[in-house]
Amino acid sequence: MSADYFAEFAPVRYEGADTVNDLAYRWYDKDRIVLGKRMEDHLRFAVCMWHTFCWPGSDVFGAGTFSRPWHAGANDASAARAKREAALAFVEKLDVPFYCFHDVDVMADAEGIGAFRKSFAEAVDHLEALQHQHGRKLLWGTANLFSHPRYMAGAATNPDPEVWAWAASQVRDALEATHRLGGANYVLWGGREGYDTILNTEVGTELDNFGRFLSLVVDHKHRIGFTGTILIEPKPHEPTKHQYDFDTQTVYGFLKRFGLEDEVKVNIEANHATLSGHTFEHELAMARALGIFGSIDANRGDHQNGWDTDQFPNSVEELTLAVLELIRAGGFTTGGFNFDAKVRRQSIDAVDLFHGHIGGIDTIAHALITAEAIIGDGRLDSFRAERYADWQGALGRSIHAPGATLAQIADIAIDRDLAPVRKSGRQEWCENQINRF
Ligand code: XUL
Ligand code: CO
Repeated sequence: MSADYFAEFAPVRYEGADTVNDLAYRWYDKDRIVLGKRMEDHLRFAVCMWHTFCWPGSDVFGAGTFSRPWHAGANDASAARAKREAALAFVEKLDVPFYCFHDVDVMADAEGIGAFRKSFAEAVDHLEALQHQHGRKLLWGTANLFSHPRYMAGAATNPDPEVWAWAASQVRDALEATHRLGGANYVLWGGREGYDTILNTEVGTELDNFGRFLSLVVDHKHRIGFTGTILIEPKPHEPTKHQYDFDTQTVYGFLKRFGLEDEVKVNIEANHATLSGHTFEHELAMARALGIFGSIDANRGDHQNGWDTDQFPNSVEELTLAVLELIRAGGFTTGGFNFDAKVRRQSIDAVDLFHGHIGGIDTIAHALITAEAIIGDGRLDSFRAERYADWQGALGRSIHAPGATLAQIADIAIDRDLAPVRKSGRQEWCENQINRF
């Protein structure tokens, strides 16, 4: 099996906006300083294993279309090895620093808990060597607790504690592997942690078991000395009808309930935000406000379809709003932009993987440069600050003074006969500020 699937491609480099080379960056100039930091350090791009190397291009109506060499037969040890080699070689050719994986993405198929653990351990040994060989790092690892039939009714929220315990084994191994590989974060996406019908579901029991799981994952992180961030990835539905990690605010309530709000942050995915009826920038702003912003899964949905299409981002305008929120949140610490995005099923060639990633990377880099200009101009931020400035004044301070009561503040309004003057929110002006750049 060819280990050199991308042999014909030269490394992708920055050539500037006027280049005619489709396989070059027009905006992503990794060493360019933007807002005091190198672009590469701002954006911390990662390639995901699952869509880019594991998914064969199948959909619910049809078989895989991609014919990658490692998809020719069973996902055995040699196929899994070829897939890992191709993946790390691709990340190096794109010249981005990171990749991400689920346990099952990187290993040969194995049934039975002993065989499963052995197969994953072999994969991790190989990944450690490949990371070194290609000079790439792990943004995050995770365990797939949703594809195997055992997880049809959830993992940590399964009615059967034996399934919960199986999931514990996978997460222990994936967390320890992430630690060993120097991963910056560990992600938990509750793929089937939810339900399809309330008729057969005790939501109270399921939430208790889910909280117990997360608490023990955090405990294990500390036991093994992993200093990366644990991230929950919210999504409202798909595959289950109701998912417990609906959106950022819901996750925050869950973390509070189990006392984990200082331990766990969120990994916000653009297409999950839109599925939950929010915008991408809403979810980012909410995570910042609640102090749980962690990382981003970059992609986009389709404005007409109501499902998770996981397309590569391609709108500088939409991404500018997201990057503005990222900068307001202080930028990434352990997080990054992971492309949880897939080329379309008809994009069957190796070159299509380059087009998808290069387009996404350039879109986000361009958005960063646009956000820098908006921040440099400063008028939008000044207007926002001015709208809330009275909270620094006497009345604002009295409202927050320790011991103040509702009745006292109400009496201030009555005694002073307050008649607030309405001020324009200037939405159209704000929108015009964005479009100017
Ligand atoms: C599914 C999804 C996952 C997570 C990792 O919608 O986003 O790929 O990112 O499990
Ligand atoms: Co995701």
